[in-house]
Amino acid sequence: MRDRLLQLEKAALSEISSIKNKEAVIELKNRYLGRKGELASLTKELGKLSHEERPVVGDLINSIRGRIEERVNSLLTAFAQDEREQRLKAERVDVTLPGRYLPLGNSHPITQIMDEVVSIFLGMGFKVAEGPEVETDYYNFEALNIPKDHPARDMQDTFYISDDVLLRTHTSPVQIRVMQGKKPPLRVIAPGKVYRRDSDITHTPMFHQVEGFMVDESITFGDLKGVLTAFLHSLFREDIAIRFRPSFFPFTEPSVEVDIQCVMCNGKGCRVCKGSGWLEILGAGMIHPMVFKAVDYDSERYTGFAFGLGIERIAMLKYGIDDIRMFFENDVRFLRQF
Ligand code: FA5
Repeated sequence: MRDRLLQLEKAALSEISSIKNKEAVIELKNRYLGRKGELASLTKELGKLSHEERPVVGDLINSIRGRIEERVNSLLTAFAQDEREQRLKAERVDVTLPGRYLPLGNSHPITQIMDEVVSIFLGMGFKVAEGPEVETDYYNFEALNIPKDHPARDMQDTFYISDDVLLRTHTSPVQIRVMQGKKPPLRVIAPGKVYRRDSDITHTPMFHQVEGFMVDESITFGDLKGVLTAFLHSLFREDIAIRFRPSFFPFTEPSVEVDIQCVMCNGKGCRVCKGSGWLEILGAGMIHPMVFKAVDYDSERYTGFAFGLGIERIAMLKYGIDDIRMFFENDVRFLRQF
């Protein structure tokens, strides 16, 4: 029994010395030291020994198990360390390598102007509202004091989807939607896309407007002038000249169009301002009592002003672009300049 045990130890240790990988160590450990392993089956034979021999051989079995276990464990530790080193080597990052170039995009010039306009009004305490681009005739025209067959409908050539449904021609319907849901005081802007059957160097079938309106007791034309002047000074230059010209919109009375001094020639007269020295920038006015009637506001108690500006028009002026269609051709050579 003693000899068999010593032979087993010798065989195990010699196998261990030539082992090449972790899996083989585990297999060997099970084979020699496992519950059904070789050492266990020899241990079962202890019963056959004499009373005196049993503890001696038992001690020998334990010490052999200890020695094999020690070698096996130190091998497993060595393999684990090896594995870790390999992994660290493979995962090492060379911080001296040149970085990968990621081309950086930027927002579209129209988005940039839109963001700037919205941010100026947010600074004046206005809140942003939105409305649908597919609108009903009622919100786009009727509630804004433009009944069917009214000649003012010709001012905005409309894309109709059906008799009563259309692509909104301006952001003014958002006035109605907001006022239907809320009571004054209101200070709201409504940026968004609008659509008209228009196409030339200053008109596109889709363009962007920002509507704005303020309603409360005792809002006056002076408030309209003050807010729009502060806005235009902030958007262009503090010292730019501004003029208010009488105009007509069915949903405002009185109505104005606002011009700024031509930013290209500083008012001297050039091709962009067609020699006049002025550029039209927005439409505005005091909200018409008929509009208040449509949303059930008491026009004896409340007054308000509203305005609507074209974002593309402003972008053309700020960047000196003379064909509006450039914004929608998506030529990257053009877009990269902003
Ligand atoms: C309106 O759309 C009114 N709803 C504005 C308004 C609101 C007046 C509230 C009073 C009170 P108008 O049709 O003028 O007005 O358009 C406003 C601006 O949109 C114009 O000054 C112009 O800058 C721009 N615009 C109009 N048509 C086009 C187009 N086809 N392409 C690009 N911009 C356009």
